[in-house]
Amino acid sequence: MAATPLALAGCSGELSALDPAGPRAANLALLWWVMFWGAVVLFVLVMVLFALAYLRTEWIGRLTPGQWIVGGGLVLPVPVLVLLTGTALVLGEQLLPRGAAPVQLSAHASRWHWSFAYPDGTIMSDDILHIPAGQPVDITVTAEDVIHAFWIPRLGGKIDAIPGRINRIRLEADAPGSYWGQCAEYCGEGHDIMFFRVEAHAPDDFAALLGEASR
Ligand SMILES: [Cu+2]
Repeated sequence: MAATPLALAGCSGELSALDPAGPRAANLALLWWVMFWGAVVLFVLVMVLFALAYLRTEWIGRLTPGQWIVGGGLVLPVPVLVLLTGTALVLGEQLLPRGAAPVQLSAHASRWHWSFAYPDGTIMSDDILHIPAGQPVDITVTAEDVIHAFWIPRLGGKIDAIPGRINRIRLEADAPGSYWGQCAEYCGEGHDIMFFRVEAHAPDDFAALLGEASR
């Protein structure tokens, strides 16, 4: 465990969910940290109990089986579960797309690339998804052949791309920039190269791009 902070220092970067660049991704990163520290606290607690039992300290010998069951079976897990489950419910609920976002785009997965389209059906070229920065964007996700998954770790959660089904995900980038996405469901030998790029533009630039695309 001593090495964990070191290992986590390497968690920034293009495909890191712990380096959020949007409010939805920030929710997920916060949930990750709550789960992580919850697990750390539990681990330490269990290790302390283990050490006390091993050292056979006097007061631990005085505990009755009933006290162990109530302490370990109720008093310990109830607040932990309430905290962890509550956080997950609240943060997860905020990810749901309610109503329709002003910008609607679509993503179509096939072995082994992505194609993206503007609302009027114009295809965006070169495996690049253009979005406006600073506002929520809805992306409808479908697939051609097998199940893939659409995932841009720095912008938000992932969603399955399933043939014959339309799934919707809402994402948002805080600032203009480039973000990387990757298919997150094993889909065959080209799975590892099934990545794409998201270009977030200032709203004016995005509107200009939309205008160009529809001409
Ligand atoms: Cu895949």
